[in-house]
Amino acid sequence: MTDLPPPVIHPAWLPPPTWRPLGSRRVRVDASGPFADTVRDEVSRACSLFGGSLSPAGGPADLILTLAPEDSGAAPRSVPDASDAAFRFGPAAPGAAPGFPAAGDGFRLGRRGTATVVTADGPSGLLYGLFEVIRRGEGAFDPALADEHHEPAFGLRVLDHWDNVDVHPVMGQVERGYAGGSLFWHAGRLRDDLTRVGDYARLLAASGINAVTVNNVNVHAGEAHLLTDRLGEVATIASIFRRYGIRVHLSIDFAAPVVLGDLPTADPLDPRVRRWWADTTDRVFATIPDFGGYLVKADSEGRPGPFTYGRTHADGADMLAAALAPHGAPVRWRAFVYNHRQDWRDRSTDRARAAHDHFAPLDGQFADNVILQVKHGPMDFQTREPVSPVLFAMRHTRQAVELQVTQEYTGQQKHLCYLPPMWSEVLGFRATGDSAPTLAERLSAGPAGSGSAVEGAASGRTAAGVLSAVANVGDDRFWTGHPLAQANLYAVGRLAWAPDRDPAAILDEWISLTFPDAPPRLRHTLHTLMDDSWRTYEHYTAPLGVGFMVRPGHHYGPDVDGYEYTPWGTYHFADRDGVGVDRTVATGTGFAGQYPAPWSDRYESLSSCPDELLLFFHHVPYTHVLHSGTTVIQHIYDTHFAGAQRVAEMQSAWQSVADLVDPDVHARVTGRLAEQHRSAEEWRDQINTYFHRKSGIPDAKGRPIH
Ligand code: GCV
Repeated sequence: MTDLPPPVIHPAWLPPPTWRPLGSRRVRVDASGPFADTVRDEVSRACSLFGGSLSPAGGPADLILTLAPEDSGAAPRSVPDASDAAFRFGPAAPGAAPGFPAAGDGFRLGRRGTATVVTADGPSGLLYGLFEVIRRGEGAFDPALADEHHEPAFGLRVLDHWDNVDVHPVMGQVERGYAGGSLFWHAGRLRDDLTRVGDYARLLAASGINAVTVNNVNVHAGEAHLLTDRLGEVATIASIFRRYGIRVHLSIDFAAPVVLGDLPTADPLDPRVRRWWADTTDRVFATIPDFGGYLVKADSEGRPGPFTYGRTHADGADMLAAALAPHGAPVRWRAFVYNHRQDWRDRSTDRARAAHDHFAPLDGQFADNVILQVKHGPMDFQTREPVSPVLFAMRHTRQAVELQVTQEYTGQQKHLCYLPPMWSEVLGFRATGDSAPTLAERLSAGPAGSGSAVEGAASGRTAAGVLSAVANVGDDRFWTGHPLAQANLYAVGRLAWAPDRDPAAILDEWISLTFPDAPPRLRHTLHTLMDDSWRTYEHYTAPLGVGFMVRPGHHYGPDVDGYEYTPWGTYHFADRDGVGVDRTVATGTGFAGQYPAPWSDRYESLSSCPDELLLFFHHVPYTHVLHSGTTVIQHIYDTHFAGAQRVAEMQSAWQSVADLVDPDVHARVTGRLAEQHRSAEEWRDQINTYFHRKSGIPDAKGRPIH
């Protein structure tokens, strides 16, 4: 029997033709050091494909990549290596926020004479400048190219992998992973062949990401050892990512001193525990000098944490911060803390309130290198949630917003759901008024009084904000299961650079890269399929912000009452008269009061609460009339019929471009769309039937309801 050929791995947004404009020219890299070497390697590879050349110092060039001189007139700086203090995060850079790169990721792009020139603010800017040239294609060499400076809005742009080392009996190799196994581990072992990690690093750098957490926040027995006796595996992964300016972070087990260290306690105020963390962390940095930091899920869904010892989350986070501070690295401490053993009969407990109740009173108690990582909504990555009020309640605490690229509740990469329109709404939310700063602006500015705000063009400093996102990749040959879900991964990095960028423009950019020379018909069809796909998904799933209604456990497909009588705090309270959760201050759980004005008032009042969040904040009769002019019940029927119908149209649109797409990609997407259509009809029929039976109100348009 002959061996099957190895599967062809899809090149995602860096297929060979994207390198043609650069690879067919003369390119000079006027810098030295590891990032300059990476850039040179990329240029050489492209030139070997397309006939261009890497010019020697002083040689003729159509493209020059160089570092901004430290003082005007000085020679270009060389790039420090990984053991150089200036390469590290934190104290080495006077005035920089702990945990943020000392040198800028930014770069200037422009023309000098007949050449295009990338002038990087700092070493990593060389890489980002290179990939900007790739994005622009021939346009990068246009003699009329205007001078532009690019700088990321968020200094730390991190993808969190929920990868397990050992295959978990319920969650598998990757928790909430819908794209196959882990790129790092397979069945308990680090993969022998890590070639794909290198390709992945390259893709991430091209999208603007600069950090990766390699293991699941639920740290099980096997993964706990990555911190100590299996640290070598993390070092191996770090050595691959480093070439592309990506630092490696680790999720750690709060109980590690007990689990790994033989101590009788993990009490964060116990001197033995503090010593253990300091020593362990020193060893981590001795092994991985540019290690990124820790990520912690504590006292959440059964994970250990400071509550066991009667301590606060500030005590816990600050202990780890103290261990990391000498190395200038941060701890990201998750705010996803709630009672997952709630009594569903108790109407006063509200999971949406939990993070604010736990953390807002601790504002001001966290060390400067603690980053409180907050899920973008108060519940759990639902299709529609308000922005978490915690993100506006703690002006003296450094915070990260956490997005979920993996589509746990948004169709699990079987459904096409382009998420940037949702993320844009989150990042653009102005909690304190219509002319107040957006969430992205607030996060980029860092905590009050930190002096670590974005400092304008060519400052050489990087913004203090942190954007984190749960990754959606695996060892699937299309990386993300659904080939078009690659766009979500690409976009998260791009939004971390420019949060106000139009999602449709990001999609357009992704199309240009992923489908080189896409004719207008294909480009148009991809926009038709993807631009509104999040709203389409919303239309046929849980209505008006009420959330969940998914099958418990795996969270795929409809089950309206699946979570209704469970301890998870995820209820819709539908009865014969109405539906929704009363979270008002006046008569409900008071959650609306956790927002600052004017949103506290807007959410509190039925007359000003946005339709799409009505059932998140209010329990209303089915006959309640929305701002749109339709009743709640008729809205449910209309959107569910329209949503499923829309998926059928998406299928036809995709068929119409079969001649323009690689057959492999086309076949995979066709299969996924068929499942999406089946599932959308199932959602439509279950939701419509459920509410028809509850309310007894017929569909005004007489369509079939069962
Ligand atoms: C990693 C939800 C998910 C869990 C996840 C958790 C978290 O509850 O279903 O799989 O655990 O969020 O974000 O910690």
